[in-house]
Amino acid sequence: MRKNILCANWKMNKTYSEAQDYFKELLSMDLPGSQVDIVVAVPDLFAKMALDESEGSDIKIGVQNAYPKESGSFTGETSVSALADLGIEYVIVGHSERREIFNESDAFINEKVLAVFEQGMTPILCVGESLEQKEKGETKKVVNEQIEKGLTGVQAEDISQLVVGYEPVWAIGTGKTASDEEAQQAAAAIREKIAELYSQELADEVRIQYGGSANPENIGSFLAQTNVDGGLIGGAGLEAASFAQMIKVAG
Ligand code: 3PY
Repeated sequence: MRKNILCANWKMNKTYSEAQDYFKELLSMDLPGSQVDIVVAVPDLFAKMALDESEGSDIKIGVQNAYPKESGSFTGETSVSALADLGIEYVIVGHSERREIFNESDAFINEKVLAVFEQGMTPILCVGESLEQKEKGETKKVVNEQIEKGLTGVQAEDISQLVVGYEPVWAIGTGKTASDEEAQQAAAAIREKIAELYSQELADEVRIQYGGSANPENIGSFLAQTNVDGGLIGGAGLEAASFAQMIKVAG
């Protein structure tokens, strides 16, 4: 029985004081924290404050990216080790915005997955097809390839901790969503691939989120799919009230 995991991906939004207000509001709400893992993935600048604000609560803090080297001459980057030392538990890796805007390759994403695991944190590995790939019927092929390349060299003992975010690129920030059936089929293909690479037993422990214009109205039907175990939430995770509504549905 997999526990649902909801992660709000703030992307590059909010000022410091808006971020503080969000945590105060979210923490004032009665959240079913023991039945659903709750993560807020903030910009790095807010990470320490977010950890302090949420200390002792059921809210876990994540970030949206990290650099896979320990330290060194990588101007403008933040290392996985510094994030782990701070107390960050989750790192989103390979979001389609990073793949597209920052040209991140599967090989680089794989380096990040390995480094995040090595530091004892949990990667949320994002995969998903473009509209063109969907129209060509290539969804399964694309997500399978992203999973295989993204997980190269990952030890079996780490796999049960993995979280996969299935986010069809055409559904991100567009207001369009996959149908429940499309989400279920893609998540099933991802689980099958992980079973082929590791074992069915381990694949059954991996949590697979749906992401892409998920909101309080549609999250329930995604979560009702047997292979969908949570959500990676963009716009609807930016307001504490709507994220809390989604947490209640998932809990
Ligand atoms: C979205 O829902 O738009 C996302 O990209 C969440 O990561």
